[in-house]
Amino acid sequence: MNTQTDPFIGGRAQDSAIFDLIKQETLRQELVLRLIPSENYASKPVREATGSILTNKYSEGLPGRRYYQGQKYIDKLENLCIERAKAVFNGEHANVQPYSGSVAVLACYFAVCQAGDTVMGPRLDHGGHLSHGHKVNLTGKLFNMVQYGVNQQTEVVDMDEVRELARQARPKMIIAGGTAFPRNVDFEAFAAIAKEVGAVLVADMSHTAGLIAGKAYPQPFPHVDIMVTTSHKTLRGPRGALIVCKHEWAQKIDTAVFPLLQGGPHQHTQAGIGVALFEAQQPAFREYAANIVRNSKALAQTLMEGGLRLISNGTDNHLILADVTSMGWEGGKPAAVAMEKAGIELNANMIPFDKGSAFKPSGIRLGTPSLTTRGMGTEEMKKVGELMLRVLKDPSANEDNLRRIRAEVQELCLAFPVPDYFV
Ligand code: DSN
Repeated sequence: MNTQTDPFIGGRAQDSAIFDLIKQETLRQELVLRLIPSENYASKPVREATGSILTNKYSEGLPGRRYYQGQKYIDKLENLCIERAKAVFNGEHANVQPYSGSVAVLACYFAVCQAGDTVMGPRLDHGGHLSHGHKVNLTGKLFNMVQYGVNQQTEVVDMDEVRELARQARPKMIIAGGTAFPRNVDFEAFAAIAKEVGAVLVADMSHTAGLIAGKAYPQPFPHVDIMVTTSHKTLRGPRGALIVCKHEWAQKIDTAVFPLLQGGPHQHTQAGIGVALFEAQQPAFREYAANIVRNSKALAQTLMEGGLRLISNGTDNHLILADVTSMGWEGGKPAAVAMEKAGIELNANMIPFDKGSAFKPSGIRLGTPSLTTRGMGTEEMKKVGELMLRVLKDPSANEDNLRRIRAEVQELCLAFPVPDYFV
């Protein structure tokens, strides 16, 4: 790592308050083990495109049908991103304008349903997302939500329960996928249920889009009707989102994004997504996606051997959900705080059938996308798992113990610098 090179010299001369904070955050991201499964390190080309002059342009509408002049290059750019999204995810149509995952998911509701319609989605406390119909979210207020969960014994989504609920509720739309599922979605089983009850199947692949692109996860198409995803998790793009769908839904998705929910698209973000999609098409990305899963399984193995109870006894993908009460902790939050002091970043999370609450969850959620981007492999995952276990084996969170672990964490981080982070 070359910490002497300062990429922000120009900006700092003008506004040191902001650029000093960016510099400090840059260093922080370099010197901790980032295990939050929804985070990653975007490449320099992705960041360059996202930080480009494209932020200067307004372009409401779609390529060839804009409300403002000056779209000669913007249209080409958006078309290129659309073509890449279709190619990467094997879809018939793509919209690359959503500002974020929540807006993109909402666009699916409005493309398919009317307010008051019945929709089925996964429970937040069983691995779903707020936008999958939680009562505090707009989706839970506008639609008649029927929520499914995981089986208490297996801790995986119970397809028999999903079928039974779907037969009773006859939903207009079913959402598959979530934010805390260590096991993969069975698209064929969901598609069979959706077909039986006449529902539209939407896959929220925000967490696993990069694994799908790298063929390390089952492919949603042709089984699903619509796939929605954020662009910054395993896909390693900038913060944004995209929707890929079958022809049948193209026009409804496009008009739900604009003008129903959004104004002008963020073309700088779109360009960053385009670059990320280009990277995802390279052979090295396939290796990256496979390594994320290999690393996750290796880390899970070490943690389980050390006595940590993992939800569903392991993982199929990038994500691990663990019950820290199994190691004497009161809950996930104090464990996550102790981990942070040791330089290990993850998040407290509810686990299925949690005896705690959203404010006092029993679990922690972690994953391997960021460490894999740094080039770490299964040997390092064993080391990371051992460092984590040393934190977890001391629920009193002894400060000296955490300081010693932190020193070893930093050593590991320095041996695996973030690629081109300081260039
Ligand atoms: N905040 C994202 C995550 O961490 O999974 C979901 O929106």
